[in-house]
Amino acid sequence: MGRAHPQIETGTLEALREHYDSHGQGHVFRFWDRLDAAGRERLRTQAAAIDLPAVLRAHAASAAAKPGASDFEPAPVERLPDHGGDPAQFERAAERGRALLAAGRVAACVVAGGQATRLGFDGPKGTFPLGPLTGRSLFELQAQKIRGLGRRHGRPLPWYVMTSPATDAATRGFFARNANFGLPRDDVVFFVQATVPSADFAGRLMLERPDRIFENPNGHGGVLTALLDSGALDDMDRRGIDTLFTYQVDNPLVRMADPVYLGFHDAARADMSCKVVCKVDPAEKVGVVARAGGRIRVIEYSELDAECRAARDPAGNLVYWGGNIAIHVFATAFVRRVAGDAERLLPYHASEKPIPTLDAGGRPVTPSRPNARKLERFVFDALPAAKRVCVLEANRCAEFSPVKNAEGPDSPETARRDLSARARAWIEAAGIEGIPGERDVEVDHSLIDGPDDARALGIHRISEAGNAILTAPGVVS
Ligand code: UD2
Repeated sequence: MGRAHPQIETGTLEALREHYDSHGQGHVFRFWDRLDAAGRERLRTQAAAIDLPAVLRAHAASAAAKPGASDFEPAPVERLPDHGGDPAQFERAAERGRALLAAGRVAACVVAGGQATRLGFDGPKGTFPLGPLTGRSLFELQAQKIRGLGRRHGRPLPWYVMTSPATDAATRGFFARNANFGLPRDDVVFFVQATVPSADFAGRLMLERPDRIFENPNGHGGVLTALLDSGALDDMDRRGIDTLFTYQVDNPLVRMADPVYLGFHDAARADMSCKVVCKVDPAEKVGVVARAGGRIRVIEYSELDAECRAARDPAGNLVYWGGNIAIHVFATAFVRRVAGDAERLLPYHASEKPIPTLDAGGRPVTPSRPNARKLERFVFDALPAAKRVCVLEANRCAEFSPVKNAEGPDSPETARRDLSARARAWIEAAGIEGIPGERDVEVDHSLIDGPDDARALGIHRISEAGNAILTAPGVVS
C-alpha cells in the first residue's frame, strides 16, 4: 500500500492536495503555511507515497468486517509421536528436510518490525539481551542456529530479516557492530515492511507532526508483500530457494528451519504450513487452527465462542487445542501469489489505539483512551488461499517461549528459564555429566541445537565442553 495510485495524477503539489481534498483528507495539509521548505518536502513526499484510495478502502472494509466463519471444525494435525504420531514418519520427514537444506532450497525469515512496546525495551526486540548467562541478544541466539545449520548441511541458510521504518537503522547498525554474528554479508538480507496510516473514528488520517501523517507498520502479515516489493523473492529465485521458513523474533526457542517440519511440508506439497502447540487452558489468548469450508484458517481467540473454547472430547482434551505459534513454512511461489493479490487475500484488521496527534492549533495531544483505528495484516490470513496446508504439532516446552511482557508470563525471565531447561534436557539426553542442579545453562547453538549435537561433541563431562556449554559461575562440573 506504499505507492501512489497509478491512475491518479499527483505529480504537482496542487494535484496532490486536490487528490487529498477529493477524498475528504485535505486536513493533512492544514499546517502547510507554517512549514519550512524541508518540512513541506517531507509532507509532500509522504503524502504522494500513500495509496490513499486503497488506504481508505482498507479502513472502510475493516470497519465493516464481520467475524469470520462460524461453521468450522478442528483442523487435521500431524501429531507428535508422544501423542500418537508415527515415529517412522517423523524420521522420514527429518531426512527429507535435511535433503532440502543440503540442496540449498531453504531460507529463514524473521519478522522483526515490532516495537517491543509491551516489553518496555527501547530498541528493536531482536537486540534484547536474552542469553541466560551471556546476555546474547535474541538476534545472536538465532544467528548461532543459522550458522550451525549451514555447517551441518554444507550450505549456507540465507537469512531474510524484516524490519520496519522504526527498527531498520538500529537493526542494521546492531548487525554491523556485531560483524553479522559471523554470517557472510550476502547471506543476511534486510528488507523493510510497509506502513499504513491510522485514522480517527471519523475516518480522517491523523498528523503526528505538522509535517507528518501518522503511520504504523502494517502488521506481521506485511512480510508477504514486503518480500515481493523489496525484491527478496527474486533474490530467493536467483539462489534456487523455493521453501521459506518464517518465525517471530521474540521466540528464542524457535527450532530454526526444523528439518522435520520442512519434510512434512514438502511431503504434503503444501503451499503453507503451521506449527501448533496444545493450548495450556481454554482461556489462553492464542488463535487456534481450524478448518472452515474445507480450508484451513486461524480462528482468533475473540472469534471462538465460550462453548467452542471450552469444548472437550470424550478423553477430556480440548477440541480446539491447536494454538498457532506463528512459525510457518511457505512455498515461495505461494508467497508471490498471495502478495500479488494482497488487497483481496490479506484483509486488514483494525484495533482501537490511543495515538498521539495534534489539536486544531497544532499542539501535541496524548490521549489516554483510544482515539483511532490502527490497521494490521496477519500472516496467517494467507492460509485460506492455500490449496494444501500441513499442520504439525510442536512440543511447547521445546519450541515456544516468547518474550512479550516485561515481567510475569511470556517475559525475559520465563524465556531464560525455558531456554536453560531445554539446554539441560539436551545435555542430559546426551549422557553428559556434571550438569549443575538448579543453575542456568547456556549452549552455543551453532554447536548444539539438539541432543544429537550434544552427543556429537563426544564428551563425557561439561568441563570438557569449552564454550559449547556454559554454566553459571561457581558450579563445579
Ligand atoms: C501473535 C499472534 C498470536 C500468537 C503469538 C505468538 C496475532 C494477532 N497474534 O501475537 O496468535 O501466534 O504472536 O507469539 O497475530 N511484527 C512485525 N511487524 C508488525 C507487527 C509485528 O514485524 O507490524 C512482528 C514482531 O516484531 C514480532 C511478531 O511480529 O516478532 C509478533 O508481534 P506481536 O508481539 O505484536 O504479536 P502478538 O503477541 O500480538
